[in-house]
Amino acid sequence: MRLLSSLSFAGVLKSLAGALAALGLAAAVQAQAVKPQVMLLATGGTIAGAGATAANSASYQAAKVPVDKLIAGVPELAGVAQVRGEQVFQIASESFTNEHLLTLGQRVAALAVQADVQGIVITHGTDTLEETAYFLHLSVHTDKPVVLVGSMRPGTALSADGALNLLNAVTVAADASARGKGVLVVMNDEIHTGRDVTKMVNIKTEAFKSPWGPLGMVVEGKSHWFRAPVKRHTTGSEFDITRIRTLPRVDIAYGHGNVGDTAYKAFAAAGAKAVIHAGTGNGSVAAGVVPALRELRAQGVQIVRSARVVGGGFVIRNAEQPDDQYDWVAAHDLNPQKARILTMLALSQGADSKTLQRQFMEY
Ligand code: DAS
Repeated sequence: MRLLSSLSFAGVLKSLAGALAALGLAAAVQAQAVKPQVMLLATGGTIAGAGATAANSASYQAAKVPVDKLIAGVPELAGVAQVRGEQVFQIASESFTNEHLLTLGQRVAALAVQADVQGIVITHGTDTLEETAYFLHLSVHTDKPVVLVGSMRPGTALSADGALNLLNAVTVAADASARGKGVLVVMNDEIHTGRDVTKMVNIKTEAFKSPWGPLGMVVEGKSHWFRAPVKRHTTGSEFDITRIRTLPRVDIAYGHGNVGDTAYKAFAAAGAKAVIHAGTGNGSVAAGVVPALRELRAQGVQIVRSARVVGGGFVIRNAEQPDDQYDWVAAHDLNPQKARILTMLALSQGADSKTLQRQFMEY
């Protein structure tokens, strides 16, 4: 009798253990099921790069590692969100074209309206990351977090920064507190607005800066906010990626000592609808270049005065150059590459110089 009772007791224990294990599994599945759903769109760059040895932190091939390997390389992602990957491109970002911007923007906009997407992360090369971030910030109408992330070292290097950058980016994209803050850039523990952030250094992990400071930090799985954007973006923007099929050609000409007007004329001859002047100081234009810019303006080309030195200041209208008289546009605090993005979107909607100037003050 005693044997029988001990056998049935063992049997009861066994089935209880089985039930608990099943419950545990169910709880784990349930826990994962309630985690935010984050889409990871991979485009290439160093974060997908590979070097020959662990000592190669600066010389390597970008855009080699596919999105599923990026996700598998950071198992901690599963603790933050349900992450699904999509390989949109596999390129170094210096090779981004307007078509890449439009394709990526339309994909982000399509995913953003899906109920099974709470946030979007885009892995991207660092060279033009700031341009893509601003483009999406201006043209994707969603308040869901859209976060761009890259790395300064390939995953094969000692002290690679990509894995933690990616975990931090997914953390922010999965965080409801990131909603409504526009397109964000997460690099080196910092959270930046896609509008302000720019790449300041070519070979340090602390490469990205915002002239007016980051919005916050993400540390050990938590987002900490200290500022919020004040300029128009995403759902408050008059630019809508779902209604844009092409972007006009807009080029940037660099100002410097002994500069001539050749570049400006060549860009216009090549079909540029606007030329961004990356001027010295306050976006100043050399006396010898003014006649050519006035002629281009008379031909219908928009002239936008940005500056080499806008980090932490802004181009003032009607200072050395009579912008009202010349009908030129002042880029305010936007650097030349950001000014180009805004100008392309504005001209894609037929903006005249007065509208364009308003938009530089509002976005
Ligand atoms: N060539 C750079 C790019 O793809 C590599 C990087 O820094 O991401 O932008």
